[in-house]
Amino acid sequence: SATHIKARCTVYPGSDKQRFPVPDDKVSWATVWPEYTPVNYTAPPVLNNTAWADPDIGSFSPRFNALDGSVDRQSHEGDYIIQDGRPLNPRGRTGLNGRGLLGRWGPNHAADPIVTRWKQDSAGQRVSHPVSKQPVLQFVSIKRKDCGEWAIPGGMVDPGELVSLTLQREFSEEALNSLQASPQERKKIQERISNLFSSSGFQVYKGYVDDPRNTDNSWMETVAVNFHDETGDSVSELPLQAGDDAGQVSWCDVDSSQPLYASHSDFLQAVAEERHAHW
Ligand code: RP5
Ligand code: MG
Ligand code: MG
Repeated sequence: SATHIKARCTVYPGSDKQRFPVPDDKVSWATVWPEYTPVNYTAPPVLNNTAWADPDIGSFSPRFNALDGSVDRQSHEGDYIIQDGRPLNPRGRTGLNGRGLLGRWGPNHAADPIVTRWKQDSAGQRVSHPVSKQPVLQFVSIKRKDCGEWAIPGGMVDPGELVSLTLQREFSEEALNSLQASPQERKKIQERISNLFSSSGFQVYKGYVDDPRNTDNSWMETVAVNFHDETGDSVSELPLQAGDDAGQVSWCDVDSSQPLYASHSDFLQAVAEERHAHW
């Protein structure tokens, strides 16, 4: 597994906190580094929230590396180390401890729905890339409100929620704006996407996400699943409308040159390879 990069970004998102600089050769916890003095930061909304965030360590000793009631504290990366009562990021140092913007100590589980179709020209013919000569895929991408970066419309798995439901729910909320829809409209959205999402999809990735919000003690993990509209007459027909964390939504070409949030580009590369598409 490659070293994390975005989890070492200089300024912690949504704050003015500067991470303690961690060079590549000091990322691993196995490398002894007595000079390491990370900044401690947990965002006020996390400290003040009891609905989706854990309490602070001290009064709170959750069951790490286990299913803790309905909260899954198991990592896709295997058992993580607990040091002084705090979980350690499985990819190593980030220059910041505490939870930052993340609610859970240890893994924070998300799901990423990658909805794709083949790019077509105005005559309905598949478009191949002039250089690679391979057909071009498009995926439903959202522009995140928090950082302005383009991303997969993913989101957090609610406690006890099945990942298959999270995938469908987050896609509906962020790319179809289901939260603002009337109950009747929501039912229509549900009906129209249920076919595509009822297929098991192709699981592209499961594990650690190199997310800029990660800390030494809290990190994002995801299950990324590709739902492909082969004929272009399923989800492709739906009107996209940005909602919730999304400021914009659009079909975007799957291409290695498109910068994306966190490690989302790695997931799209895997989709392109699986479908023999341009990358
Ligand atoms: C990323 O954060 C995941 O890959 C997922 O796309 C996203 C989930 O967080 P929110 O969109 O709920 O902020 O690490
Ligand atoms: Mg969301
Ligand atoms: Mg989201």
